[in-house]
Amino acid sequence: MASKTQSKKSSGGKTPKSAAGGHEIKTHATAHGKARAAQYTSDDESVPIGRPPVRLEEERLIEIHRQMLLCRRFEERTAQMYQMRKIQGFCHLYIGQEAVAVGSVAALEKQDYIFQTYRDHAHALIRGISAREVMAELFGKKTGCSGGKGGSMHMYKAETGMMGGNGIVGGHVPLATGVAFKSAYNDLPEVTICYMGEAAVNQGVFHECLNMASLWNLPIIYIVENNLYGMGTAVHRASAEDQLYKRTEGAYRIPGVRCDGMDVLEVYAEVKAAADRARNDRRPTFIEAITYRYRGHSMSDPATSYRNKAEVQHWQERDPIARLQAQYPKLFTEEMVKAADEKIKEEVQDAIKFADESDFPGPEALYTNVYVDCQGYPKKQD
Ligand SMILES: Cc1ncc(C[n+]2csc(CCOP(=O)(O)OP(=O)(O)O)c2C)c(N)n1
Ligand SMILES: [Mg+2]
Repeated sequence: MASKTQSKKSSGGKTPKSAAGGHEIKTHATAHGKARAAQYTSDDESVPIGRPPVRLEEERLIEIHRQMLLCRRFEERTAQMYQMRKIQGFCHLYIGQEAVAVGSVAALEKQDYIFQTYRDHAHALIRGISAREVMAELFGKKTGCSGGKGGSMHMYKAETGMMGGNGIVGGHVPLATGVAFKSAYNDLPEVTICYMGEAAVNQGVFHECLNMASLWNLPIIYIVENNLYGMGTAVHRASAEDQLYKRTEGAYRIPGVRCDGMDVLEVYAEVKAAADRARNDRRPTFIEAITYRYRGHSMSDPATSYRNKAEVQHWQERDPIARLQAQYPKLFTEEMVKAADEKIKEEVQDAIKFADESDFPGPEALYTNVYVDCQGYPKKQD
């Protein structure tokens, strides 16, 4: 099943017994004897706590599958477009992590908000920004969701509740917390999800925000997408307590839970419970989703110096799309998956054509979306 959906590029070499058996994988760091081995490497250990996965209606399963596949195919083509220099600047792919965005957004209501880091293409697509608008934004075209001025790291469309990708690690945590404050202040039944990478939990602002969220009973879910690396640094080399979910209960009385971020239904179950809690009881939750990015940190990172092929393959064997297909073999037959895949590929191809044929923003765009009131700019030319 895995071969149906995994990107060709991301399939690694032969798996050593230790990885296939789910035991310890030696990271680069341990090979030099400097740090402990990476954790979360076996099926049993990867989810020490967590809600059992839910059962959803067929229609919803099909949609969840479609969304994960859309994200996968969209980003495979994004990488190609980048290599063709149609896309320039920073570009961070989400391939491998799809279950986190898809499972969590599926647990939200229409009026809810999400905030993401720079790894934001999938979140934008799932939260309702069209493939055309996301691809055009990547191309820097004016038909993009941010008018072509944001690019890869700044997907945004307020009407959909996608409140933006952000380039500064931890920088959006106060923005998300502020929106949750607005929901509480106005007594609205809205929930905010603030996604972040695991490097953000060591930023001061993260702690300030969690303190406020708990004190003020804010309807927010902080989701750490722990893909085990912040650029090339393994989590256990950067965090004194690398079981991140343990950090918030004692310090802020915010319950911390960990879930298997490669299992879309488990993510859904965990986030649904947190969303109910936020909406009904006005309490925040901290979720650590263990996941893995198959590609490098960004397009300029070949990801060969800090991890090895066996480690990548270990995670690809837990591929979230193949896993959902395997959980429901009668639903996701080979023909069904093939047909869905063809349709998605057409949608992505159409998005590329649209982006390519769109115009770049003109000089007048320099003066828009900078300040609320541009104070007389642009100046009239004599
Ligand atoms: C405040 C700040 N410091 C450093 C950087 C450079 N930087 C960009 S991404 C990154 C690693 C973040 O890793 P993580 O939070 O785990 O997210 P991931 O990339 O794995 O999704 C760093 C250090 C930055 N953007 N902002
Ligand atoms: Mg990370």
